[in-house]
Amino acid sequence: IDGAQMKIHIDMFDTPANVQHWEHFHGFPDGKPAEIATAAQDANGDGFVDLPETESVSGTTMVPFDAEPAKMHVPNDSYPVADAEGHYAYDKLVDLKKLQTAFKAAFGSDDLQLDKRVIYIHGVPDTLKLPATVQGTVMNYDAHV
Ligand SMILES: [Cu+2]
Repeated sequence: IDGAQMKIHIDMFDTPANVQHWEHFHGFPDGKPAEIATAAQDANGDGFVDLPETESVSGTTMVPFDAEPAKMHVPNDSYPVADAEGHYAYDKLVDLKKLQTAFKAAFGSDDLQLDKRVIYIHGVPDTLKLPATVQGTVMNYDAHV
């Protein structure tokens, strides 16, 4: 964070190739420290830790790292797409005041508490066969997203 702007840089390697990757920070509105889910959160034992299973340790989806983070409009198609090697780089300057205003409207505080959040990189290919037990549909986006 530098003055009125937050600079975000995410450089990802070896992600699923040629796939758009939703990416967000997740956390708890009450400020409880979030942690990244592990295999221990695979509550139904289907081999996948899906979005609802992450919530007990990671909280809820908060801010998207998409084309316009300050809008905090999570479901959209403006997230980065990995190349054939599974690499992408995401760079964004975000107006901190705009983001804080949207964050307060959603979560009741303008304190982003970045030290209490975790970042998720989502997205597996449509061709990956997921068990029917995998949850995480968001509007018209299915669990692969
Ligand atoms: Cu997310």
